[in-house]
Amino acid sequence: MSEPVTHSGATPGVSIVVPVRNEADNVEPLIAEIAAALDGRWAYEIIYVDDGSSDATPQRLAALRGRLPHLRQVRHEQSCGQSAAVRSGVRHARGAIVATLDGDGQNNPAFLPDLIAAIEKGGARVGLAAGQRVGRKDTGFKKIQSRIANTVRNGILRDGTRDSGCGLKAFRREVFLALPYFDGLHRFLPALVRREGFDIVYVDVADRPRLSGVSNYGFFDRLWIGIMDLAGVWWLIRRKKATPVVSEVTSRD
Ligand SMILES: Nc1nc2c(ncn2[C@@H]2O[C@H](COP(=O)(O)OP(=O)(O)O)[C@@H](O)[C@H]2O)c(=O)[nH]1
Ligand SMILES: [Mg+2]
Repeated sequence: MSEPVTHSGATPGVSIVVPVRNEADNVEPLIAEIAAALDGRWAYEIIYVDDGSSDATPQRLAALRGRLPHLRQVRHEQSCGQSAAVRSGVRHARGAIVATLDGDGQNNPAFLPDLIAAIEKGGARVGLAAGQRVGRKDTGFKKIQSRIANTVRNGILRDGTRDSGCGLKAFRREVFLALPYFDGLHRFLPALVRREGFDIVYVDVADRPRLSGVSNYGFFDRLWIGIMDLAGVWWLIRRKKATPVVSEVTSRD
């Protein structure tokens, strides 16, 4: 793995946030791929958020930190879920632009540059660059679940998004932190970012199979929680008025 351009002293422009729970064997290969995608292009840091893993994930991260000064490790004492992990990572991020990806290897870091560049080019208007998976590498059953969930979600929320559950995303840190928080939020970012009045840029990304380990979610997690979250996001959108354009008035006339 080559050394990064930035070191802990310089403030990175970009933070890569990776939520993980029990992904020990996937840590090192994924970090090598992130470095290969970003080295020489951006001053960046990588923040792994270990959500109460019970395997060797924390030890693997600690060992790598010795060699990679741009790698940071944030730990939840107990597992609080993927959304909470992403949020903790974004809160710790020093970059104004944050990009996220899953820690199991299903998201190829080679797509990070396109997502980051889309946010840089988009300026204030664009709130989110969202990966859209093509050629899903999940089981047939999970692909069907995902297709139904995406169709129902898009039908109800009208967020114009084909695939809102892809872990590959980039956004401005301040935009993400202004969103209403709930467990499950990471699957609804397009709708929530549109709700704030921002545009979304889509980037097609090739999906991959998990490098190793097992999925953290079962069928019922996705179904019941998905229905509840959909109702919640629908309500949030219904209860939104215009986004205020705020400025402080300092002149006396
Ligand atoms: N922090 C945290 N990460 C999680 C949790 N569940 C899943 N993840 C991570 O989120 C990513 C996607 O989860 P995964 O289990 O692969 O879900 P799937 O691809 O939808 O089957 C992986 O990097 C997981 O390690 C969790 O409860 N907490
Ligand atoms: Mg996965």
